[in-house]
Amino acid sequence: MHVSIVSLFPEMVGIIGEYGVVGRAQDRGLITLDIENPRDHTTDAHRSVDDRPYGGGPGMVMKFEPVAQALDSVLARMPAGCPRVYLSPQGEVFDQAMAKRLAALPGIVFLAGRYEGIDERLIETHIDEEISLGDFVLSGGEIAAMAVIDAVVRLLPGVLGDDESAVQDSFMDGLLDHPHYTRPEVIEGKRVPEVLLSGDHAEIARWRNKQALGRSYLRRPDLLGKLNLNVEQQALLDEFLKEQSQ
Ligand code: 9D3
Repeated sequence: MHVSIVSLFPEMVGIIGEYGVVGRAQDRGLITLDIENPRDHTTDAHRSVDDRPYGGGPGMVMKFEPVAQALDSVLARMPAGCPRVYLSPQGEVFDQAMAKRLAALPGIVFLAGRYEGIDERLIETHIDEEISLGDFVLSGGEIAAMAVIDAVVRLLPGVLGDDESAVQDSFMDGLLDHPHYTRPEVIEGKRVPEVLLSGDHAEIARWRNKQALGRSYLRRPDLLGKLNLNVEQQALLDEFLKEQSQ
């Protein structure tokens, strides 16, 4: 997959290719990271990428020309069928279903904004979709682009090892994860749940499913509301809630 990022902070977004899953994907040639700075597409002596907003008010707006040219030059290096995605608070809220859709594309161009945002005409002429991370204020689109890239790249075939992929499956069923424990068996008087030491793999799987359902019910009822629990899951949740009230 060809992943391009247009940003005024190329060193910041380049970090994504230096660590972890995305770094490994790049090293193994599963993705190409291509970063373009709009400042390299300015023609004036001051290399201006921003200007004052028409209508007045605080803050600055990213200028059309340098961003348009940066987007055009990265797109020219990409295969056909790569959407240009603008990270913005006005976008559709990102989720795992969007990550899956994006992971099926040959490539994606991400535009990270700074200041108050970009000239609206750029969205009309050079942007195919707008994505937000949710209802909180970031200082720019770079961290949002990096989050989306991380979520998408982990879904590409061959990026995760077999162990990591198994973990992914359990989150993919739309529930929160169950609790995790590692050595030692007792910490500050708190014991690891007995079932996890039993070696009974069926019973362990049942306990983990029950915890996942219970925590999702308590912490994220919105997630549970989207699922249609089967009879077995409903029984596990009932059992969790009964244990909870004891
Ligand atoms: C404080 C500035 N705000 C005035 C009402 C508007 C504003 C402009 C630019 C708020 C945030 C930003 C920069 N944000 C992003 O580029 C961004 C973002 C976000 O802030 N929240 C969630 N998802 C995203 S994706 C890109």
